[in-house]
Amino acid sequence: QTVPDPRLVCPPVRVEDDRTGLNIETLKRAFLDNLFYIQGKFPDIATQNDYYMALAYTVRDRLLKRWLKTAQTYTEQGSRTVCYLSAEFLLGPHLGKNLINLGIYDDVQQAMEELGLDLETLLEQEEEPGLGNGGLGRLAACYLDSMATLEIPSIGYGIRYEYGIFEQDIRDGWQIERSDKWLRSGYPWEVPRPEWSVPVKIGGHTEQYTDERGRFRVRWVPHHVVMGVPHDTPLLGYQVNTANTLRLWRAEAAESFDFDAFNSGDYVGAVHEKMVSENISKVLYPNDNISQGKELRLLQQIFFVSCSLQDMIRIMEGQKIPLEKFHEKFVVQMNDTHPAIAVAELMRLLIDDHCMTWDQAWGITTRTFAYTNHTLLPEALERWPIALFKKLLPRHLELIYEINQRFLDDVRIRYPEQPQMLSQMSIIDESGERYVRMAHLACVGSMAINGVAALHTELLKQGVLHDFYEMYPKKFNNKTNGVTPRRFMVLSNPRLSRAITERIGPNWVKHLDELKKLESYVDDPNFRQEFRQIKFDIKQELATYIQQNYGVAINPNSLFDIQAKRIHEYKRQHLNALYIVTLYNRIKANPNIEITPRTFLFGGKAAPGYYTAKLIIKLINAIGDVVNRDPDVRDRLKVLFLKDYSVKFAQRIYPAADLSEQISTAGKEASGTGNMKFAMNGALTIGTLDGANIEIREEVGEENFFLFGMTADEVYARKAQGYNPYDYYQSNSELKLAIDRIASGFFSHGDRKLFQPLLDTLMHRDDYMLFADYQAYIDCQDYVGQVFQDVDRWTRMTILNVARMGKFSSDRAIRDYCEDFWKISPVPIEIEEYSPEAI
Ligand code: GPQ
Repeated sequence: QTVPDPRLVCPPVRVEDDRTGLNIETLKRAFLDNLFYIQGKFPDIATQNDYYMALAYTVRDRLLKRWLKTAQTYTEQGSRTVCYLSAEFLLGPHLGKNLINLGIYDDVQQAMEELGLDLETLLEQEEEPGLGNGGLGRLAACYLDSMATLEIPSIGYGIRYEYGIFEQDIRDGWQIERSDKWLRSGYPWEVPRPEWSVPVKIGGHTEQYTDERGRFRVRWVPHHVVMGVPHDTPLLGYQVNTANTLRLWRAEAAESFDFDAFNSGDYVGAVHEKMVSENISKVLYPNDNISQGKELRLLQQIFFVSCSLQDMIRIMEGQKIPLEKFHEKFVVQMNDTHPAIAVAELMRLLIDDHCMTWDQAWGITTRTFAYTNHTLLPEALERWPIALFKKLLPRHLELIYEINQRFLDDVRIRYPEQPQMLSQMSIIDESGERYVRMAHLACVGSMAINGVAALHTELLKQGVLHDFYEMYPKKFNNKTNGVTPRRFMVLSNPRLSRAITERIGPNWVKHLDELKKLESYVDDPNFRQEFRQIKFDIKQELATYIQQNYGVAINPNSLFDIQAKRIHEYKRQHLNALYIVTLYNRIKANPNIEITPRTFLFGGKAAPGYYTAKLIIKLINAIGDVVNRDPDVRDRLKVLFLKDYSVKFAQRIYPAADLSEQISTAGKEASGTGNMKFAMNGALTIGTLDGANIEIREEVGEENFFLFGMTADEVYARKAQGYNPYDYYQSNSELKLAIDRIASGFFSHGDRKLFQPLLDTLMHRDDYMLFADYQAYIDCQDYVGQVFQDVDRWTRMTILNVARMGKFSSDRAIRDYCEDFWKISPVPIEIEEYSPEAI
């Protein structure tokens, strides 16, 4: 290493110097500087976006010292580090979160006010990076927030999609997709690091050779090479100096390849190859809980996994740690099977590129990885056709065959009398066309395996991963999901947060269990009144927003009943719709009937190729169109589908909810995380015994949770008996009336065909057992309506919900991962305080 010129040595890192001070005057000056020097504008012609950018850069400047100091500390200490590999990170807007975590939200608000600007308006300007579909991607983002807050050395690794999740519009009640151009007005939160680009090989063939020391080796001659260019984003923790890195890879054509083609005169061919290479990070696959098995998706997986593992090796080399210690330096958490190819890729890097023996490489690999499963749905389990694998990843396929052979030797020893175990557990599915089963590869290559809620982990052990559980019981260990209270309480619900802090002090933000202390205020009339008033004010604001954006008037005193999540049959938005139609039928039959006024709000995207999900959106809108206009209803019911649900919008929705719909078929929702966010904001849950609902109910108390429906065991038993939904239709008069009303074309201008595919599926298959749960749901919803009338009781229940949600902080989840899987402890980052004399 060369010694830097002494004039280039940085002064000691200080937070409060002239340039990056946190007081209002310094903030204002920095903001105006950035407006001028970065946006190139005088204030009089600046747009709101210019102001947003100037503020974003002002905040970014205040992250940088912490960020670089964090990296430097980890390097100097050679800290053990978690690498969180995920195909999705659904971060949400950065600005507000960074203001909260830096502790300067109020000061910045005042600084902006003094400049005649409104912070809320500037926050609204930010386009969020929608680099995920839903729960899985958002969980990754919450975990990064908690890792930074808990001062855990970590790197998030993923893909920098040029187009994130599509923007949803609704036209004539149907979902329309528009491409998401999140980068269009500039993205101030990332720093590209082209100097750390890495090559990724694709396609071609393998060759055997003997090296100069007489060792048998394999060489992979790829068809082409793609470059991965890292783009880094600092993620600051709450009230700590730790700012960890999210490193997202952008695909770029390898220069040498362009050059060859150019020299041979095939200019257009060269440009074409460039385009093909860059396609890899072009777009996020918009599927949630569905695997489409597309070639480009497998390319995305190997691309980001290979880049990330090579990056880890580079980091070790930089820290002069021998590669034999890979598993001591890093633990690699795989967010579902999307990065599971990492098991084969690390073997390849260690054996082919770094000359290790098989046993040494396998010892390291199986001490490095941990695997989180996020679903039991068969259509989401990833399997790749062998032919595709061989075409794109010929070397990995050889390695997987070898891993599998050795694994099956163990299976044979373990189950000498049960030959069927071999085909059941094999990494290769040979029951028909041959496939690589990614979950099996992940299980064999990992030291730890977890589901995301207690029930889900149990069902994994009994079902999908049963054989692996039998063989490696100690690898399995539940990790119930959690969410970050910084974003989903402090930022999204400042008034509630302030009311809480006034009662129990500020520590709950980092130690969510302390919310328990609110229990002593449950009978305090002042607190109750304030709690109610906060909810009411937020509902009124949402009502204003809806009036302005949808032209529909909603009553802020009505029960806000909200279902916001991806649209999926297993999540049963259409069960919710059946209740709405049932209420409507009751009103039509008896216009003077007493019912609790309700506003039904829906939000969520459907995968563009998921026809039934799109039809469910159309159904909800069709019902809304009729119900919202029918004078008989007299404004007692309103139904709205709010378009383009996103993290940003979710932050407005959770605080405004009275009732949270968590009504999946039991056994289908692995955990759910929206359920936690609603409850933390004082909504009550109507839910099935599914995923984390079970644990939420245990925590808040069964008397503070609206439970209905079959258990997972009952669902399986009913299916096994032979389930006939048509029987329910015929024997339940309200159900029949609801279905018939939809079938009659009443909600579709007389078109009887429109919803027929949906109704046919329900009447004759009903895979998700809406009909079996219908009556229980209706009864439970009616009961919710009654309880809502009892304002004191309702308020009491909501306060107890908030007070008892401590378990569902992602901080708790991350502590569990650290203790049980990662064996990592906090590394505090020290930053010298500013003192003017020191300059
Ligand atoms: N989840 Cl496999 C997704 O959001 N996308 C997926 O592709 C898969 C799972 C969700 C799951 O459905 C929820 O129940 C979980 O709460 C969430 O992952 C986080 O674990």
